[in-house]
Amino acid sequence: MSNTFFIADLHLCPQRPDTNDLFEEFINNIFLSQGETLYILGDLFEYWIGDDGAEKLGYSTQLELLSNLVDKGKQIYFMHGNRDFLVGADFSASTGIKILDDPTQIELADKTCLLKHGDDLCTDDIEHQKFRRMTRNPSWQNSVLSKSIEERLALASQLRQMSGSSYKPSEIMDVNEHAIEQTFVDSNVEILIHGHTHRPATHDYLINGDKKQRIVLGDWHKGISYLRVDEEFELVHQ
Ligand SMILES: [Mn+2]
Repeated sequence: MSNTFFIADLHLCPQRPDTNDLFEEFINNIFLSQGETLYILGDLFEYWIGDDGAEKLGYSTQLELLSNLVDKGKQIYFMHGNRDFLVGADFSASTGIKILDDPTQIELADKTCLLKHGDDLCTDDIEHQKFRRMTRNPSWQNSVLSKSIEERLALASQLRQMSGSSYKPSEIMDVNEHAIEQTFVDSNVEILIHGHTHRPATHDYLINGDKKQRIVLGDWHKGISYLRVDEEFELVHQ
């Protein structure tokens, strides 16, 4: 009941009804009975053109599912990914989901944990890092959000081609190990949890003599995928 769950990279969109079904199954059959807190670490949505465009994109069912969880007393947190970076304050106000900075540090099961989406750890993907700087710039975001929904839809399809990291795992570059080491040194956390690379695994490190762990969340291309934490950290990927 009091478990904490982490998910990422569902890439929900109306064109993928199977993933929408998996998400609903996860919420109703797993999280609702076992979970207390849900962290969504980015790319919940395949694309997001602003909170006022959610209905137009066909996300109403998912938003209702999530806001029902908040109504039931669950804590839901959302961190931006490289697809849904335009999720904003209206989304948060209407669902009751709290938006987290990337990175965010928490304590869980007596461990210090750093939560990230993970795309800024892929420093070898120079093109993506350029894309990220552009799309995370507040003035760029404001100028996009001032356009009509139709204009933003057109822009979104351009950006999806530009983003360099398609949904296919084989085309996504992995994290840079120096970036990982630096993240552990800077934050001094015991566990780093992130998604984005679609390479679910637990990696062990020894940084300056200290044991560290990096837990990578999986995508939902083939099935339900999550990290569940009570006293232990259990990565479940189908
Ligand atoms: Mn991503």
